[in-house]
Formats: sequence, C-alpha cells, structure tokens
Amino acid sequence: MALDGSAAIKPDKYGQVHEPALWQHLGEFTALEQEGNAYICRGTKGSAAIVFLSDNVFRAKIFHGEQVDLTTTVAVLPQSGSVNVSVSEEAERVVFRTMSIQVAMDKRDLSLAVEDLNGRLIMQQQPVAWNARGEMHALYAMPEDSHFYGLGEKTSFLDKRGEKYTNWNTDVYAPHVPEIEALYESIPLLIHMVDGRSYGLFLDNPGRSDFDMRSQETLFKIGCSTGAYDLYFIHGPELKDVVKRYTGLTGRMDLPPKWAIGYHQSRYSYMNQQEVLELARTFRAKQIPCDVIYLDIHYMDEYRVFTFDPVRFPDPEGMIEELRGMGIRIVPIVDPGVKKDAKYAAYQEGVRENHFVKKLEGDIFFGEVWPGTSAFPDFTEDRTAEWWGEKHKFYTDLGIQGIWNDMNEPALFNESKTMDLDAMHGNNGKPLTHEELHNIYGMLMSKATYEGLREQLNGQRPFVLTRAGYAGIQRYAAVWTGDNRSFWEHMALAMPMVMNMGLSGIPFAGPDIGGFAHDTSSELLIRWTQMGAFFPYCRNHSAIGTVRQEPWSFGEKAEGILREYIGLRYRFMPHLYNLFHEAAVDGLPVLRPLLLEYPNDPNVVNLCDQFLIGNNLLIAPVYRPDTTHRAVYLPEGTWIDYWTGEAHEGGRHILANAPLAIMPMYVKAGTMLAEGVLKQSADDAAEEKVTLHVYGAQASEGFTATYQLYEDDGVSFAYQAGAHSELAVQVTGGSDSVAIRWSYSDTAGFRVNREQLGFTLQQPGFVPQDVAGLTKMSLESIEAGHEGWAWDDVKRVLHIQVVDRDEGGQLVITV
Ligand code: MIG
Repeated sequence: MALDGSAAIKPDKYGQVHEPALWQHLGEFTALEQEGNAYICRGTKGSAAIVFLSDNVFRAKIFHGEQVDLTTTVAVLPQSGSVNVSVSEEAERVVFRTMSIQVAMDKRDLSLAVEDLNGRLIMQQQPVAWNARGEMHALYAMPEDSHFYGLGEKTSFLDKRGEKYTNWNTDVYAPHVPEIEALYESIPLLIHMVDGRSYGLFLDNPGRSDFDMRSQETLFKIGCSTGAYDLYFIHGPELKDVVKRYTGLTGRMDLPPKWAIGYHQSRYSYMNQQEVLELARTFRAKQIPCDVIYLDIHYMDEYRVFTFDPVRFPDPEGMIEELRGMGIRIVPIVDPGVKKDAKYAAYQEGVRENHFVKKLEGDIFFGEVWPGTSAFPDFTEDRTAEWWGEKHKFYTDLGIQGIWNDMNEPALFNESKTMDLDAMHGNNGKPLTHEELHNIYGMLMSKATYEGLREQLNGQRPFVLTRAGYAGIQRYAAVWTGDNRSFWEHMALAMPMVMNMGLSGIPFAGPDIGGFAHDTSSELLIRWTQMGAFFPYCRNHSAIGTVRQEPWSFGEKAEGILREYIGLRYRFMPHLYNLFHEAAVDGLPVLRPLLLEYPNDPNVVNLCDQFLIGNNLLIAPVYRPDTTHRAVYLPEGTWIDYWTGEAHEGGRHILANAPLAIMPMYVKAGTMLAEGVLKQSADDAAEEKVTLHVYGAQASEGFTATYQLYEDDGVSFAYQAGAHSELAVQVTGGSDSVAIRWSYSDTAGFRVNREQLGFTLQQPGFVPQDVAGLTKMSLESIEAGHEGWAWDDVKRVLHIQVVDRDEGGQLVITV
C-alpha cells in the first residue's frame, strides 16, 4: 500500500533510529556517608548504597543521582540483626570488612571486589553502567573454571555456562526448547562456582533482567531494562551455604500439608462431577494411591472465577464431601482474569471497589483471556490482595483447601502475550508501570491466595500451586513447570530444571508427569512416572485432545508398574516429609543435583540425568525409549543397589540394568532411610509404623549412621507452636557388634500414632548371630507383626521389629 504524506518518509524506514546508547558510570569516589546501617558511597555522577545484612550477605544498590531509596521488593524479607563492619579508607579503595568477607570499592569508579579474609578474590565487578533508556548492567569476572547455577526455571542443562537468559515471565506454548530465554518464572539469582567455591548474585528487580554467560569469554553480564540495580551478594563458599543464605533472604516455605506431597491427578479438563467421582472411585478400586484431583477451567461457569458451572457441576459441595470420604481433595484452577460482565459479582465488586489494573488515564485495562474480555486485579495493592484472598471463601466454604494459579505471568491472548507495559500498578501508593513490575505479578497473586486461604482454613495448611513466580515464591506456592510436551526430551529436561529451581530456593517443584501437550505413550508414561514418583511435586497432567494418561490408560502391565512406583512414593512418605521439613528449616532442596553434596567432584558439575533425594538416595531414571541399560555415576563412597542389594564402589561410572519395571536407585552405605506403610492417601489415619533401613552397617569401631525423623500432624500449623516430635536413631559399630539406639524428643505437644518400630540392616558386613533380648523368628512372623528378628540369608537383610516406646530404646546385635 502506498503511503501518503510524511509517513512515507518515516525515519525508521532508513534503518536504526536510535544512536547506540551512551553508557554512564558512577564516576570517581567523592565521599562516604553513613545513614542507619547503610554506607552511602558518593561518586561524581551517582551513588551506591552498601548494606550488610549479615557477615556473609550484603546489598549494593545503585542510584543515578544523590537520592537514595532503600525500599526493597516483597521478595526480600525484613532482615534483623546487626553486623560488625569495619571500614577503612585506603588510597585507592574503601574496604568494608566483616567476620567472613572483605568488600573493596574501587575509588576510580565505585566498582566492587569481594575477597575472603585471606585476600583471595571471590567476585570482581566492573563499574555499573546505565544509559538514557534506563537500562543498567555490570560485567563480572569469569575465570576459566567457572560454572553457573540457579536462575530458577530455565531450559538447557544444569550448568548455565555458555547460556544467556532473560527474565520476563512468559507463557509460550512451545516453551521447553533450548533457545527459549524466558519462561513462566523469574528468579534473578545466579550462583557462580569457581574451583568448587560458590557465591550468589541476586538482582532484585521485578522488571526485565538479563543474564549473559555466553557473549564474552572472560566476563559475564547481569543487567536490567528498567528500575533499580539492586544487587545482593551472597557468600558461600559452600554451595549449600549460598542456598541457605539466599533462602534466609527471600524466605522458605512453611511445611506443606502432607496431602500436597502425595500423588496428584489432573487433566485439562475433567469435564463434570460424574467424571470426577468415577475417576476417584477408579483410583480406589485399583488401589493406586492418590491425594488430589484437579479441576481445570471447565468447572467454571463460562470461565468466571469463583463459580461452578451449574450443569456440569450441579453439587460441588456433595462431590467434594464424597471425595473426602475417599481421602481425595479437589484443587480448582483460578486464573487472574475476571470476566467483563455487568451481571457478574466479582466483576461488579472489582469495578465498584477499584481493584482492577488501570491505564494512567484512568480506564480499566482489559485483555482477552479464557472468559473473553477480562479485567485484572492489581495485586500490588494490599487492599486488593486482601479482597482477592477473601473471595476464596467461595472455595473454602465448599471444603476446598488448595488452589491452582495459572496464567498469572500474566498471560493474555495478544501479541505481547501480556498486559500493556504502560498499564499502571498502584503499588500501595508508589505507582509503577507494568513494565517495572511484570515479573512479580504472579507471585503477588499466589501470595494473596495463600494468605486468604490461611485466614479461612482455621489453622489448616493451605496449598497453592502456581505457574508464574518471582524470587520468594517458595513462601507461598509450589511451582509446576508449565506446558511441557509428551517428549522424552522434556522428561530429561525436567531434571536440570527442577534441580536449578531447588538451588534457587524453590524446593517444591515438578513437571507435568507424562507430558502436557502431545500424546504420551505407555513407555514414556512408565518411565516418567518412575522418575516423577521422586520429584517433590508429583502430578500427572495432560492437555485437552491428547491421549488419556491416567495410570490405567495403557493396560494392566503398565498399570502394575505405575502402581508400584506411586506406591513407593507413599511408602517413602516419612522420609520425603522429613526432607520437606529440612527445606522449611534451612532452604535446602528435596531433589538435589549431586553437585550440592559433592561440590568438589569434577564429574558432577553438569551432571543432570540423575539426582539425589536428600543426601543419600540416588535416582537414575531411564529417559530414552527402548532402553534397558544406562550409565550411572556414583560419587565417592559405597552405594547399594536399592533393588538387588549389590554394593558398588563409588567414584566411577557403572552400567545399570534397567528393564522397563526398574528405575535404577542406589542408597549410600552408612546412611539410613525411613519407610512408612503404604497408604492410599497421605493423611490416612492408619498407624504410622516406621521402618528404618540401615545400609551397609559394619560391626567395627568407627561405623556410625544416624537419622532424624521429624513428624507432626501433617495438616495443621500446630507444629509451629511445638506440636511435633523428633525420632533420633543412631547406629554404631563395635568390635563384633552393632548397637541401635533410638529416642524421642519434643513430644510435648504431639504424639505419633505408633505401636511398632521396624529396623532393617541392608547388606550388613556380617551375618548376625543374635539380637539381645529378642527372639529369632521367621520372616513371615515378622511380617505378621510379631516382635523379634529374622535374617534373610538370600537378600542379606536383617529384620527387627520391636514395640515402640516413648522413652526410646536400645538394641544390640552380635555377630
Ligand atoms: O492456555 O487451563 O499451563 O496446565 O491445563 C492454557 C488450561 C491454559 C495452561 C496451563 C495448563 C492448563 C491450561 N492452561
């Protein structure tokens, strides 16, 4: 089409309109001021505020002028405690020293270097730069032996060296390919490991941010497009220290309700009440454990949140009650878009009470999503978050305790895939554009949801699942990795993705098991479920129009294998729950890359097709079709094959035999695992009998294995007021004997429902002759529940069963 008038000679027809941006810096150091606990370093063209939050964590926020603003986003929790910092001004630098690190600011350009107390360089920054468009960045030294981790939910392998990513929460329908730089979540935390020593850099900026470990040979870059350069340095040197300190900064999750770590079944969508009830009955009839069934968008009345379709779901309350009788809970989906409909209460209220995101000019911002034209709550306003939380009474009144947040990037059906960048957020009186707050929108939605549920559930623990998130999301929700496909490649990808999410503070994560889009196959579903049974978040979900993938969809043989592995998850529930407790206490993830436990082993820096559950259970899934063997790397120590009992020396690769029914698993000798009874749902009131498996015990001085089992009621917050107990088990070798001691502590407010305690010694280095005070009997008698011991000579396992006692006890095994 011919253009008339001046438009015909629009400048952009002639290439680049903008001149390349001019980069500015803070300039030379002029003065050091102190305001409260902040050191304000003045430069000729800007300022940097340095705040020490502990001996190992400090914040460095950059300001273009003199004005200093030390507010943070909600990602960062208020930090208490004072830090002793000694400051000294030298000729060329200003040096801040704590008990652990020394931070040197270069007086020429206010760039930072961090050293340990021996003067060993940890981190070297080049001067922070910005341009007239508001973009900011800094480059950092990248020595030869550099490896990178963290960054939350990203594609590619475990080690992010050579990768480049953008943080901009995005719903892309074909998302899980290596060139995708932005996914649903944004966790701007980069962990840099050099020679086995790690530190973290967290850029607290909820606008667009970029991490580039690819473009330059000896430098990496961290930048943002808008907002502040607000950087936190997190010292290691152990990788675990970084994770613990990062989660100290951005928070840890509370213990989830136990049912939330059971097996979950979903589909887009279970279409009506009858179908949901049939599904639940099938799980029970087939004795496949299941705790949750999800309701995807079709449960709603024309996609209006806080409604049920009256035809498809005529009696949600009755349905939910019937499901509860079967030990199954409902988790419905809730999207942020509220249908523009003058007759719809949530919309009316939102307009009347001014809860929706608006344009600067004052009009409500509308976008297209499932319900058609919709408005979006402004979760940056506390009063709106509260309103949204209260709206969930609709669900909690029906007996619902968990909510699934989707589309909260926010995802819209338009070209930019999200809200207009100039839509305004009230932000509690400090208005900012959507461009500046985009990445925090989804987390604020889950926060509002979590807090609302918590308010309404009378002391019961809520469960929230989210697709979008920002740093700190772990405080409010579990995260699933969005729309993967039923591809073997996506099964493999879930491992490094969830590992890095764990290193980024999100312990409760997992992919759609079986794959969401595309058609799964019998073999893929089997292999994926074997692996998924050990993922912290365990849900089978599939898209509309795809092949069915409930556990019985592929005949009896497949069903049998799936039952076995889902059952294994339930048998290991005490151990899994224990690991969730650890995550709640110190932020360490449930599913770990081997690297987290063996940071000095060069074989594991990018190992991401096998993983650890906790520190001692190694899982090596098969993630290719028609494959019955795979290479497994065992780190130092002795590892015992979970299935065969065979012991392997570590520090080398082995070839594992893995026919379809077997996923290779190994337990480290000298450690223990707690196994419970097989239940059909996690909060089944059955006796909490626990068996402690001791691997590779030796009747010699120096052998010890210990285990701490944390237990509570699994559903309420009473544990926070002390209602929990800890079972401590210690196994020690002597010459010609092994002693097992157990004791309980902290039982004041909580007593576990347990009559019996089991112990097994798996592959001990001896044949037991006697267990003092106990009768030797057959394995069958042990299985029938008698107190005594039995030796299985074929499998080389000693079984012991005793009456449990509050005061604990002791067993001596002689050889
Ligand atoms: O545009 O609710 O990732 O799990 O089934 C698709 C329908 C919207 C995307 C989610 C998926 C869910 C689907 N949703």
